[in-house]
Amino acid sequence: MARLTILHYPDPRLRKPGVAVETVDDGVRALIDDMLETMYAAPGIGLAATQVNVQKRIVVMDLSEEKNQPLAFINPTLLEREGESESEEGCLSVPGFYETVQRAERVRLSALGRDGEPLDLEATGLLAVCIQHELDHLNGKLFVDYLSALKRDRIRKKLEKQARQEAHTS
Ligand code: QAP
Ligand code: CO
Repeated sequence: MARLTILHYPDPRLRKPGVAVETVDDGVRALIDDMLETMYAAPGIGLAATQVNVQKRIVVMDLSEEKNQPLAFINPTLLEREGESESEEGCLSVPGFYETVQRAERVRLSALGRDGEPLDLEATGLLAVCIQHELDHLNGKLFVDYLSALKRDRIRKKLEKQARQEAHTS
């Protein structure tokens, strides 16, 4: 297991779409384990392969209090979305910023699991938000894209400044 580097907005690599996984093999499972380790260490509740500079359609999440219910979705697609709901979102690639985003209230997800088994599940609440947020990453989309240009630019400038300062102090 290894911890991977999480890309920060506005890194252009966050805009690259992921490619579908053809075979769920040990390499894919090793990547999933590294993504989970990286997410738990952050700590976060969801992470997409895009965020660790891997252009594959894989996301991981764990919404449990005890951090003992890892979920992995390979080649996820939304079959249905219904209703509307607003909630506060953050992102490991946009550290320190939280804003309200509108999403579907209920979604139906189809994907492959860690062992390549087909999954079909319905989600509401935080899980539905997390699924939509992470699937966006696989298409190069970030939650800041739903904000006004003014808010997005403010976040971008602050993170650019932080990145410059970190480059100096390392
Ligand atoms: C996506 O987000 C998400 O700014 C996962 O300083 C967000 O794990 C799903 C985090 C909202 C559902 C609702 C963010 C950690 C973690 C930060 C995360 C930070 C440290 C975000
Ligand atoms: Co995110």
